[in-house]
Amino acid sequence: MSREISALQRARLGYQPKLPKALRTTRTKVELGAPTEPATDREKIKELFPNTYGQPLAAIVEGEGGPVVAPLNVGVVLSGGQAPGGHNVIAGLFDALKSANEESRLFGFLKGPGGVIKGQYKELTAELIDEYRNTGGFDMIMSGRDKIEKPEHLAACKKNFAEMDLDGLVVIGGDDSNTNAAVLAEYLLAEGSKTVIIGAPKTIDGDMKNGRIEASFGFDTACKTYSELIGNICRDATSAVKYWHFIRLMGRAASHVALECALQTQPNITLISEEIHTKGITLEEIVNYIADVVHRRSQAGKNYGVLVVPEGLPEFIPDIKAMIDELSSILGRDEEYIQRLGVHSERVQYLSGHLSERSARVYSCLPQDIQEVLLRRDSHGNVPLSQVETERLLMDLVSNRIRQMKSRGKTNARFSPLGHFFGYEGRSAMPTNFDANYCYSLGFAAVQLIRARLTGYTVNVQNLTKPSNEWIAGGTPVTMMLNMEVRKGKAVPVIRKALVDLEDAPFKKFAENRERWALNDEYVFPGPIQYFGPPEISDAPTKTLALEKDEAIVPEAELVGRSS
Ligand code: FBP
Repeated sequence: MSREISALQRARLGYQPKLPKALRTTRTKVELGAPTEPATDREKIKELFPNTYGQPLAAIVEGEGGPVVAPLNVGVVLSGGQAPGGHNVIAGLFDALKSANEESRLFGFLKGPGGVIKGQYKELTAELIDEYRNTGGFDMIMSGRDKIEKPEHLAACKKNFAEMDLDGLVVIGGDDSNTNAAVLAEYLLAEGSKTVIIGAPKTIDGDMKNGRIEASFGFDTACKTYSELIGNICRDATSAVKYWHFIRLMGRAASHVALECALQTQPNITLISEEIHTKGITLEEIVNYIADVVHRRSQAGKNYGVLVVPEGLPEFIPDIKAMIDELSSILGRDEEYIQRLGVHSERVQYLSGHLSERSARVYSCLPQDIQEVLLRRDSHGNVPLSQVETERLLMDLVSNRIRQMKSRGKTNARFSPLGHFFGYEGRSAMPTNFDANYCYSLGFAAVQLIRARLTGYTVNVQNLTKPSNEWIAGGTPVTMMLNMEVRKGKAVPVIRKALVDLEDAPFKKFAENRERWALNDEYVFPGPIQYFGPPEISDAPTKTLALEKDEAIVPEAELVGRSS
């Protein structure tokens, strides 16, 4: 029995993603450039990656003399949180492999890196791929957050790859997963394995970007999905005129998602964690600022508003950050013991004795559910921020502050807050044309890197604000992007996370306008993602990307009615 699908689903299955010019031909070759180095910690990284350190940049260009097109066996794995477009990376891999040689085979490892370690996979056939073209989610082969890091994991991978006669593995993941891909590449090279490892930059958080990687895939779709919802809430707020909406957005440590959504929708308040950290703004000051905007708006007769807060905020408020860092070191030492303590109060008591006096005070002031979440770390050592209800914490603290102000006759504001969290809704959305095209191109380009026998690279596609035929594909050695960071109390090599830069155009644009947005209702309503129609609407990149690449953002009104 065939599954019922919507008309839009059917139309999207038939969408043919666009490729950069150099990838549309079989006459493709990989050109190698100058050797590379990381920006910092060179000696340490060289010591840890003796075989893959210093590899050259790679560019995929049109031309004869490219690598042979013998059949290849390639594996693919989806690692970490879902990001729209993952299935298109796989479709791109499949089509590139088959167009060069019908005998090539693609295998999908199941449930993330754990499937690679356990050797659990399935062959991806044309029928299966066709069911998932341009779809959201990672359900074709599922994802997971296991980490390939221990010696026994690396050895198991080598054994599995040899049994599968695997020429290459593509790891679709974020900064941590691409780092682990580099560790695996280094190990396999040292062991004489023929399997090469290529990473693909995935994460809705938008924090895997640098001079070579212009954007991680999924960011575009997730931000557009959240922006539609925020716009709808702004419209509801101005209709009901009685609620303050506190919206927390996913995005882990970095505030790129919050900033992009702010640029798209212009809510009254958007907190940017990186600014709070840089300026050393305390929780009390944040609460006072929000209460002041609530008061000033109420004086203008507006007892409503919309606030956006990035989920990473707690890690950037100086007092809370210092406390989280201390907790991480304690957990690095005593995690098992702490988790074995059955009762919450016992854990608090234990930690109070081990945290500095100041951090113990901060920890004890937090609600119990937040205290518990802060004791968890994922396999990469990250606090599971998506479970910290920061919007509720802020709602409570601002309510108290407004009450205080009222009792002192300082405000008449009516403050009725509602909390929202937009996260998982955006991670598996149907990819925008931008993400569909970008991901398909990443998959296609990854095959060229494998054919060129490159290993320890992240595939990249640049020039993303131009039409896709002008995009440029290549590969970036992972060692070039590494630096040493302390995780769980230990210095380890990781790809440097790109946080919001206060000197960059997206933040400056936001900062120039926020005072007006706070008091006036200058909300913008982006509406739902458009998959068909004028490319200025349906293929447009994020405002972040356009501003970073210094391209003027065409006002929404000017787009309407224009055709390609
Ligand atoms: P990645 O970093 O793996 O891309 O995941 C991104 C993310 O969606 C974060 O924004 C969020 O904090 C986290 O995953 C949630 O993790 P989980 O899926 O384990 O709940």
